[in-house]
Amino acid sequence: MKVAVYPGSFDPVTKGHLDIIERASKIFDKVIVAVMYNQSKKPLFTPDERVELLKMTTAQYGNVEIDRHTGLLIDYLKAHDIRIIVKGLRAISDFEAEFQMASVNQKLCKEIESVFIMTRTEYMYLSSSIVKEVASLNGDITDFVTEDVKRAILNKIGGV
Ligand code: COD
Repeated sequence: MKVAVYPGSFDPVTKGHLDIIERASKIFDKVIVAVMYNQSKKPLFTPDERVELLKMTTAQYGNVEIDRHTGLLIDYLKAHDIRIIVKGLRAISDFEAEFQMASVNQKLCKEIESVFIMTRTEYMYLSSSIVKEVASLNGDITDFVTEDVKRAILNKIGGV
């Protein structure tokens, strides 16, 4: 059985993330979406809230599970005997950071492979940060996130 982990901050999950999840679910037998800690980001949602939003938005996929982990990604992979990391790739700006992470992860454990799924052009500009910024300035985020996520963001930032 081919199992892959799709790790990220998912703060919160956007339609860009969901597109990667859907496409990965067609390639692998099982996809575990893992809410992780990115030291360079200050999250708006708690890990539990991010897990909950992911569960709500991926319930239609029979082979997608949601989990969370606070340590190193490769420790999660080793603990679950998984060797594949799935990542999304947007414009050129993602490449350097993703290349560095994939190289470090492979250095830490050489059996691990990172697989990249290219963003669809309609989502190439989309990030959790831009969605939070637009929402905080009273912009419409309907095209960027699902209704559940939109409600959660507006609740969090006091927009409703
Ligand atoms: N279209 C396609 N892909 C997208 C889009 C989009 N619109 N938006 C985001 N993505 C992709 C990103 O490129 C990324 O691959 C993934 O979705 C998750 O994105 P984010 O922004 O939610 O998550 P990141 O980039 O903050 O996640 C970084 C990790 C948490 C994975 C990383 O920091 C990590 O592995 N942390 C654990 C500690 C660790 O092991 N550190 C060493 C790593 S070398």
